[in-house]
Amino acid sequence: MERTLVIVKPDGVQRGLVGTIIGRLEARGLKIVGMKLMQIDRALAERHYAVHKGKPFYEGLLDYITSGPVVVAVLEGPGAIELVRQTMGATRPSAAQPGTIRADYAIDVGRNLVHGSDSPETARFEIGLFFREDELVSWQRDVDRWIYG
Ligand code: D4T
Repeated sequence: MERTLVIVKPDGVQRGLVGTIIGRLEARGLKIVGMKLMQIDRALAERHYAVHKGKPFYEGLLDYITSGPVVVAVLEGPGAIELVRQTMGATRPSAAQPGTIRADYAIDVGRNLVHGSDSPETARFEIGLFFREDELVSWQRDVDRWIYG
C-alpha cells in the first residue's frame, strides 16, 4: 500500500473544485487517510518547493501557493503516487490528456489546480511536511475487496 500527498491549490479552492478534484481521486478507488483546509505560509512553501529554488518560475510559484487556502490530503492505495499523477495529467494543462483533471479544468501551468507527490521519497517528505502522524487515520473500508481484486 502506498501513500501520497495531494494539494488542491488556491485556484482549486477559489473555483469551488475541491469536491470535484478529491472526488475524482476518491472515485478512482483511492482512500483518504488525512485531509484538512489550511493556509500555506512562505516558510512552508519554500520547504515544499525547495527543488525549484532558483528557477525562473520559483517566486511566482511561492506567491501562487500562498495566495489563499488549500486543501491538503493524504491518499492511500496500491500505486497511489502514479495513479494520482496520471489522474491529474501533465504539469502543463495544454499538454495534459483529455479526461485528466488538468486538461478538463485548467489552461495555465501557473494555475494547474492540483499537486501530487512524484516519488515514494517525495511522498514521505511531503506528507511529513503537512501532517503530524496523529492527523493520519488508518482505517478499513468494506468496499476495498471490490477495488483491489
Ligand atoms: P506540482 O509540484 O505542483 O504538483 O507540479 P508537478 O510536479 O506536476 O510539476 P513540477 O514539480 O515540475 O512543477 C512544480 C510547479 O511549478 C509550476 N511551474 C512549473 C510553472 O509555473 N512554470 C513552469 O515552467 C513549470 C515547469 C507548476 C507546477
